[in-house]
Amino acid sequence: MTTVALMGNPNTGKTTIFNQITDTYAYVGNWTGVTVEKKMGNIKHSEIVVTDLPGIYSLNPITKDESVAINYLLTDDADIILNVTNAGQLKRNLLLSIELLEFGRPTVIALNMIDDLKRSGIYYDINTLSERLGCHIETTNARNKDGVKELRDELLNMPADELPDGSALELDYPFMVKQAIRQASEKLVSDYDMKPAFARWIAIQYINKNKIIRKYAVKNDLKPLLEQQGYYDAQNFENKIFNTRLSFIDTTLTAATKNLKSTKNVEM
Ligand code: GDP
Ligand code: K
Ligand code: MG
Repeated sequence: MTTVALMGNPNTGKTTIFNQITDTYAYVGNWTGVTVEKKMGNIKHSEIVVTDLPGIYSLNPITKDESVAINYLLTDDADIILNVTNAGQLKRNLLLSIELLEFGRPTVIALNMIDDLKRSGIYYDINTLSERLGCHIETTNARNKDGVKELRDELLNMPADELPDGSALELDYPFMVKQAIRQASEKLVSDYDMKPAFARWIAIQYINKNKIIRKYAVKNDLKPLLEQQGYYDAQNFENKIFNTRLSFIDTTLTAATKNLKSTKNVEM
């Protein structure tokens, strides 16, 4: 069975898209320990199961409800990630997308609310975005179902195999950060037999002070492998990681931005 994790910032249209791509869906109660509803359903005419996850701005949760998303990734149940974004707020939305793309699973990003973006006169070159982010991109207006069938077809046609090692998104973090990530993930691979992409993602999240990952590390005895006597925290690595992500987003959006008013050949 192939599973799709539906993730994104709050109010980007996740549930609207979920309702459109799934047929009969099951409410399977609540997630453990939290009040948010667990909603799963099959993509129409398929065995692919989509799980609608609570909206989040980052994988480092502030509330218990938000912790559902990263816990879902940690249980290793997601074959494919569907990241729904508000196309008009990509600068902010892509911060989460980066964390998801670093996870290294086949990913589709839906640029939803494309109607709002069009009204603003800005448009993105989808091929440029897709190349730079290393994932599939579909534009949608879930309110009137534009692009939703294409999005569903994209999911149906995606091989659910894990991406080959080394094909997860790798940002050009400052040297010290990269070195820390490499050392930590190499230890996780060699001493813990972890898959390289997963180890790298765990290392980044750990260094970035993700609460859930730190608990996970303690629980699974990874802390001695990862921790260098508070070295990561003393280096203030999370600022460096944040700044690298922001500048990657800036460069990506600048490269991909088209101004509808000044461009004739616009891909729609
Ligand atoms: P979620 O919080 O991510 O699950 O978002 P919802 O699916 O609940 O949608 C939030 C609001 O955005 C609802 O009022 C939707 O009708 C609206 N919405 C969803 N998709 C679109 C879209 O593509 N364009 C516009 N203009 N509104 C949308
Ligand atoms: K909502
Ligand atoms: Mg929702």
